[in-house]
Amino acid sequence: MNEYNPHEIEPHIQLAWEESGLYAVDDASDKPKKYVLEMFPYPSGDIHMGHVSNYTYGDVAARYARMRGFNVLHPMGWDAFGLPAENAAIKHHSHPARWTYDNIDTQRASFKRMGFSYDWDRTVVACDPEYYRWGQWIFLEFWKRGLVERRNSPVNWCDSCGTVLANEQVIDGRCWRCDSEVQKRDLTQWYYKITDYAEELLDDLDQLTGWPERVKQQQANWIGKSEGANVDFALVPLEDSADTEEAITVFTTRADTLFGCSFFVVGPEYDGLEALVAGTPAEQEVLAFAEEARKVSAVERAQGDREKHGIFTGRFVVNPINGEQVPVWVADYVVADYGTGAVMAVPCGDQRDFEFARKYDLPIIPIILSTDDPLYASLASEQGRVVTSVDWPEAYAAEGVLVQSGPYTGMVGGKHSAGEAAIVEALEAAGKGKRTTEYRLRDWLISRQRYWGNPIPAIHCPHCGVVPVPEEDLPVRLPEDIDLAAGETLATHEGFVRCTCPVCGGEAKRETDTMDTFTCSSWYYMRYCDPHNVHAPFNSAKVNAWMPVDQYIGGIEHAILHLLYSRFFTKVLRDAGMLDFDEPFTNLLCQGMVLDANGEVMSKSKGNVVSPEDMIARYGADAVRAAMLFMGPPDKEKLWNDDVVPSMLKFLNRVWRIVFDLVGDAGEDTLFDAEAAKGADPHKLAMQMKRERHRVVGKVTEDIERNNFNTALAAIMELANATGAFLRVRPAEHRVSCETGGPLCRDVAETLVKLLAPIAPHFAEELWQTALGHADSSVHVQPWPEFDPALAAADEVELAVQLNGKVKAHITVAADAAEEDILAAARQTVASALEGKTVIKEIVVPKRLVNLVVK
Ligand code: ANZ
Ligand code: ZN
Repeated sequence: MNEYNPHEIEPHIQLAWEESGLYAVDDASDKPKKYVLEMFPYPSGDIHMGHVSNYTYGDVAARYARMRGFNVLHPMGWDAFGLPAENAAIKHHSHPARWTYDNIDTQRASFKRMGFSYDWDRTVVACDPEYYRWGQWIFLEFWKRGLVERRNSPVNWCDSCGTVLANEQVIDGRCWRCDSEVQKRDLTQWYYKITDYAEELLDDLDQLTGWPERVKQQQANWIGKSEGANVDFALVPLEDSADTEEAITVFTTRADTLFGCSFFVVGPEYDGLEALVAGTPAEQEVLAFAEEARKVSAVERAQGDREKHGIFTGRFVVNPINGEQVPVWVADYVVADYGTGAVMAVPCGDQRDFEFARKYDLPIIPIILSTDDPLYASLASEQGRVVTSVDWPEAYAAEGVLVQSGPYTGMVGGKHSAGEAAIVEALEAAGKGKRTTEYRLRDWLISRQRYWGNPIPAIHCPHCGVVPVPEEDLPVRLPEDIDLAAGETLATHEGFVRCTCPVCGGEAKRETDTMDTFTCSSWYYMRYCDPHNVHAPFNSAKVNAWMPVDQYIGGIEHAILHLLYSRFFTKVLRDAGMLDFDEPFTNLLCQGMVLDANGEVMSKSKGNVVSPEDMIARYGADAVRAAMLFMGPPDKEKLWNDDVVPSMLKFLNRVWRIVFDLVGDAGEDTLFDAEAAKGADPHKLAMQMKRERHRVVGKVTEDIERNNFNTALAAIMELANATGAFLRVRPAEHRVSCETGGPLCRDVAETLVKLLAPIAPHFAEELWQTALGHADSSVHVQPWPEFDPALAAADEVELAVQLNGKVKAHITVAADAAEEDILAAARQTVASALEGKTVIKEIVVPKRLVNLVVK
């Protein structure tokens, strides 16, 4: 027996895999397909523990699927555009491409060193013109389909990144990348109209039964569907003015509360504000207030507990349900781009309105109550207004019964309530309201004012306007001769900007914005199915054959970024006739973060980063993989513990010896312990080992199917323990002769090696080829071990076999074995002693003994 030495075997096995093309995927295979994918990394340089966990999970799933007989697509690439490359290039006076490709080389080497089973021939690199060309092509396709728009509106601007951001990239008012505060700016930008797909993106979440609930919930909240109505409030004309037809519209989900509207609020951005207050006594004061209020961010406005400020405009509107005039205020808790930017304030039912009413002493009219409220009895039959204000601690936001609400009194009120339906119907009939649905989702702002991205293929012509770059001119290449350190940008790069208009042939200017890098990651998984296509982004038949991705693995931080955008792309390309499925990712695993031993995020600044490379150098890749898997369930946070890696190395070492002992030549019983063997019952231990072999295969199979890699590994350890216990006392004759010898030992050895193959692939390969003697084959294409649930479940028992009351032998039988089987086994074990005798009586004492009375 040779010694287990990961440093020796891992590199040579990796080389052998590469040379034999073991993980190359054959599109033409007739096996069923399985597409296992991990989110492609940003080429940040050295790999970190987050990479190790993500890609190890994926690799286990891919290797397992191969052994289950699937044709497995398991590719890898790089999300290679983006700011860090550009910033590094500026700092080091080099080119972002250089930084990017250097880092890719580093990471590729590390991934190979981890033994990940990728088909490297399918690598997609987002900054490769052969890839981004098709991102531009897709942009043009979106444009043709009316899904591209260029418009001026307030946008999120990150000063430190020097670019705009999509709403999804603003997290609590801060830039997702650099965490600095985001400002609002009015700019003309390019948008993908994701809102056209809001409804379907929401509805189809129901199809995603293989996704974590929390991710679906986050997407649903982000899309934020609200069913309600637009209600028109007529503006009361100023005495000396003639305008009578004007109205201000509000969006409300609670039309049922109209009788409780005691004031009206417009946001500081409200378009008609200047006209509204023109000529009123407080005109200047109101406009000054609005200017201040505009500075309050959308996030702050949405915060319930923040102090609200407002000012009365001097104007009134008419409540369409009862003709009452209510005052119009401007306040800083109304969000600019939601609904109509105006709200009907119902302090009794809405907490924000309630707080505002309290502060400015506005009436709180109770119109919805719970029936056990003391007020209810007195108001239950009132149609007109009896109580005009109450001294409640907070608004009543729940469902309740309407009171003081004219003909609607007594109806149920609340979101989607009968009262709401009745009032909206009445408003519609009167031409004063309309059912409508609002979404919180906004169009995706895709243009970025940076160099290292995919150029937007558009041209600005003074005569023809903004026109698409013709398909045959793609890709619009990023110019290589750019000096970013000197402050040069695409916009200042003459050679890039100057072009001719493809429509009129006149002088024109090229668009200098690049696309959000999230456009690159929205379809890379399709490109993997057909990575070398030079005629199209991909061949539809190939993508339809491989997609959807069966198992997708990545970080939860992409719940509403990448994962929403990818769903959107899939639906658009489906509508373009390029795909025949609705959703890109069938099963999603969001891995939990790997934290340091104290539960803190690993970061360079904290100096608590554990380097995977160091760990590999000390213990080998297989031990690192096993340790990562063993540290906890994939979807939970894991506290990295350095000690787990050497203990995994120890475990692998032990299995190494077990396997060699099980099948090795006599004299290699390295685990045999003569002392322990005295008086031991090897047969019993062999039977236990056999049962464990079946039980554990069942358990590991089930666990891997459910991505419970940690418990799968724990179960393998149990099988190793049972096997070790047997080998410790195994007498020489058990090697080959009896049932518990050769065949069982070999079966257990092969089983152990196969079960460990997805987890410790080099280790398993070496054992497979050397200890088990399959020199010319790979364990990674062997069938996954079968198991017999009956053998696994059966609790075996040992029975004494007596002849005329004297113990002659022992038999081990299944606990639930039938009596005749037990007797047959007993007779067979003592067959020689029975020769020439007659059995006159047979007694079976369950779980204890068999007594054969003979004469
Ligand atoms: C009257 C009312 C009474 C409301 C009540 C709520 C409770 P969701 O459900 O999130 O869609 N609203 C409408 N536009 C707004 C804006 N631009 N800024 C701030 N608030 C706005 O929220 C819909 C509710 O949010 C609407 O229904 C409106 O207040 C408010 F007891 O109308 B409600
Ligand atoms: Zn032109």
